[in-house]
Amino acid sequence: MKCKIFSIVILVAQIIFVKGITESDLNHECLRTCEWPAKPKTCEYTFVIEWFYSMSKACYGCPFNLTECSSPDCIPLNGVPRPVAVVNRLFPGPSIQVCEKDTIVAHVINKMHNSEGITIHWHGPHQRGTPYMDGTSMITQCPIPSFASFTYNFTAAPYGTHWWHSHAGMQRADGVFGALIFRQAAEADANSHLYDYDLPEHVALVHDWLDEMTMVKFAAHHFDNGSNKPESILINGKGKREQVVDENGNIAYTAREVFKIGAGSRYRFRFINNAITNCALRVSVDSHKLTVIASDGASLEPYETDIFVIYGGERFDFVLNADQDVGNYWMRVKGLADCRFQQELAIVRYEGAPLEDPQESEILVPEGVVLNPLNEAASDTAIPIVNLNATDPDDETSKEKADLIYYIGMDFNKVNNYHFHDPEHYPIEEIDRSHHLYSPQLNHVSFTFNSRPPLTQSKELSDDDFCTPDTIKNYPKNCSAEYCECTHIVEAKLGQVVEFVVVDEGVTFDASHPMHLHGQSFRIVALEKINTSTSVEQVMAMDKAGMIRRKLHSAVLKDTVIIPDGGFTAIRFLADNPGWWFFHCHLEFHVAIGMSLIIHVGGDEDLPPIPDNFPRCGPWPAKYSEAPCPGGAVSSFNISTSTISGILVVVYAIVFSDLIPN
Ligand SMILES: [Cu+2]
Repeated sequence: MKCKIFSIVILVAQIIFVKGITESDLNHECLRTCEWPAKPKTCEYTFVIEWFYSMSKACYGCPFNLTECSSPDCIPLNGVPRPVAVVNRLFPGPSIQVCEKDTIVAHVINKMHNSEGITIHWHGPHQRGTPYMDGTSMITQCPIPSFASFTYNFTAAPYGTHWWHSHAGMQRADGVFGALIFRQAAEADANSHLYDYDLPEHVALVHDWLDEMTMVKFAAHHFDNGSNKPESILINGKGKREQVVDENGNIAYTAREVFKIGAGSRYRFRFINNAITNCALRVSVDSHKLTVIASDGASLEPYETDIFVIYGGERFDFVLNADQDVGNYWMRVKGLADCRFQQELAIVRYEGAPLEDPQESEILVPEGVVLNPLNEAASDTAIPIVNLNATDPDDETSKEKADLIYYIGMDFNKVNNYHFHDPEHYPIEEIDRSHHLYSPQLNHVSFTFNSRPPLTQSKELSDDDFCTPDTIKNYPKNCSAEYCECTHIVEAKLGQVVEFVVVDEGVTFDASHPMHLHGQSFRIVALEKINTSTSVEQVMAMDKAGMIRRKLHSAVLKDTVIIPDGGFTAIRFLADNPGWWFFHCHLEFHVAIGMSLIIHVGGDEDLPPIPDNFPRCGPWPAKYSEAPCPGGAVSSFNISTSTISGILVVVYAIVFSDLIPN
């Protein structure tokens, strides 16, 4: 019987071909075949985060000399030079690949030259017992100040394909992200019989990419009429786009990603979409079917498809059966929606195939069955994700009626959002349409952060610092007509089954939003495209009339899901993980201006204790002497790099004091 996971022999043999993972990640002691029963390890990582540059001087003769594209610190991307935010000067950042139930210890050191604060969110882990390790800036922790550090420490659970990324500022969209894989032992994996290899280099981070820093595009789009569309797509930070010309007129391109497989074997691939803009991606491999076996970590009953669509924040695992002739085949990652004019390709290369591009046309658009389609009603060839089945057993969420149902309407609303339209000088009604900024909102409210993270500093906040569905209803102004913003929370009691029916009214644009929930996975109990547009009232009326059929058995478990434009998605979760959990659209520009809310599960008394001296922040009082944490947000919980430097200077001064002239 073939090795179900990966063999060290294969691993070593493939190191020289590896593109999507570095040698140091491959050599990490926690990247191993997972045992049954589990023998958890503690897995330590250090992330140094800084601004850097693609196609920098570290790249020497790249791409004319492709070997030099692999030089230390060289980030070729698709040949376009631009500033990038990076972890350890890698793009994507370090690939964390461990076994489920391991302990992750990640030391994050902020070396951002422009003094931005940062956090790292672990997208997928539920953080049971450690909600303060979720890494959501100004909800579960203060941003890590510049030149300071913070250590994350949490359990690798639940199993599956996850990722990590910055959850402060826009650093995720500029490069601060990477894979986070929690493998299972073959005995624990419901689908392990379907594949022979689960190789560390078969993890793919795919996403749209901008030719300039994300904040440049954000500012141009929100304060003027600049484009919000991406220029390209990257696969594991690679692409073939920019024609690079040297002083002699020679032309060269950067290299595409290559995935190596061997004829006759079945390979598990793990895909993660780090979308920045409204960029859904259509993934296929020429001449091969894809057997989808997991999404957002959780295993699924296998589903064979030709194509799947992956939205921002989602993950899909599939098995590729190398049952075709030895050769090279295109893996096509084709953009939809706002990246519909972009695509990027990778090469799936059979062992023994020539080192050349596939023969097929690069611009061919494959047809066939599409899983998780964009804004399409279900059909024989358009299979919504709700149609698939989970392999995890049913739980409390499968009861007939949820304890708490909250209908959430979303759309781009034409309100005078005073951040972008001064009501006196350039109101939305008075300037030309090309300059209108429509606000992406939930229930006609834009989310705004408090000055302190509620998870760790709730005692310094009052009810007036938040709004709830009830308080919004009682606002003196009409939020459908006027701009409203607040720290929007939905309260759930511990143990309640909560259902969100999220309705994309879809009046303004045909844009769809991938919604992500922190702290737990949810079951998708309904998902339907009704028309080109709809309303919360229509969906509520349908529900009242019994026209929404909920899938209550084997419902898919995910943490990110698309809401069809002019349709709805109903999700359910058991609120048994106390904390303050962000629920938000995963598109960078939408979460940045408030398409989000917090689900607050349980009360302070239900929370696990916050570690002593956990970093705090907040507004400085008028008298500095009353500040809870003089000097800013760092407390003794952090050992900042500047503190270490300070200690070193003192030690140096003591040791070498005789040498220092008086
Ligand atoms: Cu959105």
